[in-house]
Amino acid sequence: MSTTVGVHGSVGELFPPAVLRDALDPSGEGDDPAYKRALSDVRVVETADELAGCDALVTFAYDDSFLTSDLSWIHSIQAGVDRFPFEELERRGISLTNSTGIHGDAVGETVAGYMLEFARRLHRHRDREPRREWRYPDWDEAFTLSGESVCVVGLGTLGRGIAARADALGADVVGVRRTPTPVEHVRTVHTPDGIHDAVADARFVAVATPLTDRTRGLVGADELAAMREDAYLLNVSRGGVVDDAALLDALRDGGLAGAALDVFETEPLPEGSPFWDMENVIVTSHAAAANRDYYRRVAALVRENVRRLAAGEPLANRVL
Ligand code: NDP
Ligand code: 7N6
Repeated sequence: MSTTVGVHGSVGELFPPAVLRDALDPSGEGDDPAYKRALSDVRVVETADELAGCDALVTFAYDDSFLTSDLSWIHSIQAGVDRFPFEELERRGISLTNSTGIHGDAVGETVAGYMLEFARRLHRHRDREPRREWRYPDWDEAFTLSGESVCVVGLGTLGRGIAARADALGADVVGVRRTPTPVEHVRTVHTPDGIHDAVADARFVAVATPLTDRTRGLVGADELAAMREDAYLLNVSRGGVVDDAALLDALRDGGLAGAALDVFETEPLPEGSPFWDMENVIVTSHAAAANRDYYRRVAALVRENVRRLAAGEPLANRVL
């Protein structure tokens, strides 16, 4: 079997579609002959009509037109697949794969950056630059990560990338996942029913789970109340895993020291959101994973699955 792959125009949110198309093109000298045989064609798809003839689609966004096409396989260039209608896809026999596995270093570095920014007060210095204000931090304001505690909720690709960097920076790391087996760089692994104990001692709580029926609201008013008042919440998972209203209350009432937020219940974050104006909140634009090699990593996943499809092997990163 050989596959015609469409690259959906929506990948343009992260990189030019033609760059991914070229990275999937098998005409290069060094390309694996098995991959060359497995791929019939690769083309950029901008409209629903252009889906005709594609067996597979690599996409950022979901669109209902995918359901009425000839697609048998959709690859999400995100790890998160909460925007896809699972039941509809299953009913139509369309396989779904995701891009978990490619974000550990980028998101791990972003979260290390958030922690360093808060500990070393870098955000406050940057805030003062427009006013040309030369100021030493209050004597007890700045701290070091060495010896601090970090709790990572969700210990997959993102969580492990965060845990490894927190450990390297000298922090004591605990974590939460459903399967309580040991994870490298994590001293104690808790299950979700022990989340209050897991967050209680942490100076930083980093949230890195998928958004599912079980994780929606996983970090709400009770979990925020269980955290230290000098703790920082770092959310790189999905809006909806953290209850934004409860988080705002905790930040306003002094229940938390601050937050770094990459993801929100409504994106883009509305102009009127109070998060924008809070001195102790760092907002990043769902960009924790952004990096110039993103398309290469997606291409490697898609190439492998095109090969597997032709070889009759199970797809890697299969969700449905
Ligand atoms: P993985 O599948 O590799 O890891 C998910 C982890 O979450 C696993 O350790 C899983 O562990 C754990 N988990 C699942 N359910 C629960 C639960 N109820 N309580 C605690 N832990 C749970 O995914 P990734 O690390 O690649 O990505 C995770 C999510 O992060 C994505 O789904 C996406 O939404 C988001 N993401 C955001 C990015 C950004 O740019 N901000 C970039 C990439 C991903 P176990 O199976 O043992 O429970
Ligand atoms: C791209 C973000 C994911 O789920 O949301 C992320 O993989 C991707 C910069």
